Amino acid sequence: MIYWRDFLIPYEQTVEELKIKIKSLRDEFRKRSEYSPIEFVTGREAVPSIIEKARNLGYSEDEIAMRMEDVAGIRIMCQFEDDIYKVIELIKERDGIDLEIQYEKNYIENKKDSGYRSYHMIIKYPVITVEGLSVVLAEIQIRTLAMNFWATIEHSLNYKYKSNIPEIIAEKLKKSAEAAYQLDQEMLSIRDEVVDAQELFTIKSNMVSKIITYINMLENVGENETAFYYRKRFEDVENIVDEKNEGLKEQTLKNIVEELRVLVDEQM
Ligand code: 0O2
Ligand code: 0O2
Repeated sequence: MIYWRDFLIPYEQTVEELKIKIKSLRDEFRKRSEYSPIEFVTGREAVPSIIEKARNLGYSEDEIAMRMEDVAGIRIMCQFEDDIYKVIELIKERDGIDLEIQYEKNYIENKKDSGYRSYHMIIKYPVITVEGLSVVLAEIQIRTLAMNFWATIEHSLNYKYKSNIPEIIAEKLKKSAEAAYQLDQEMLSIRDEVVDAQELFTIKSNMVSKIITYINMLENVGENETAFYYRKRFEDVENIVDEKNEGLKEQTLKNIVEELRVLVDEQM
């Protein structure tokens, strides 16, 4: 008899910790105003399927822990196929530090018969609970948004048809998997354009958030007139809508950030 609630605790914690670690990498890229190869991260809700698989195979707790790699899992979604390999490198840099890579499955180069594409990394992850240290197996799935779109839909159909998808639907799914793959290839050809645009957007949004923070800091120390002056200047810049003046707008925002940084430093 397996006490699932207790058994799953280290796995659930592993998912939470891995999600935080990967999201932190993404947030760090954004704070540095750099393009992030990580778009978003989700935890996999595989509990019902794990319980069913373990029951079908008649596994004991020890056997599940040793043989089932996907009790704990996260998914990392990337915008472009190239990003997947950057994420793999980021994970490999952690190998032997806070996780241990066991093996990898490249379902991008070797797509599954269903049409499924993703990159899987099976890791060992040390997790500390009130019971002490456990080392658990976890699966990290890395895929593009297009691969995720396809896998999500195929997964629902698989669930509906209990893995016996009618041939006609299976064929359509295979075709749409190829269409998703072509979409990824097309997107790769405009990757640099998209990355530039997103970096510009991140730089601007970081400047805006710095300006707001600095103005609030000045207000908190009673420098209301100065704060008002910069609030007004910031509003005037934001009201520039002419595309030809984008360069001027960016430079003015940079100047405001720099001036405010000096003023705030003087106050602290
Ligand atoms: P942020 O910082 O905006 O990414 P959770 O416990 O909520 O972190 P869970 O339950 O495993 O994770 O997955 P959930 O809630 O479905 O999604 C996790 C994060 O991925 C959420 O953001 C979602 O907004 C984001 N997300 C889900 N689907 C998409 C999508 O199709 N596109 C994009 N861009 N993001 C998506 P966070 O972590 O709350 O905040
Ligand atoms: P869920 O609900 O997403 O967790 P096995 O784990 O033994 O069934 P295998 O081939 O040893 O299969 O492991 P693999 O290939 O690493 O697959 C495990 C997970 O990858 C699956 O978990 C899915 O999340 C995903 N996956 C693999 N193949 C497909 C596919 O054809 N379509 C979709 N949509 N996802 C796939 P679960 O537990 O099956 O599902």
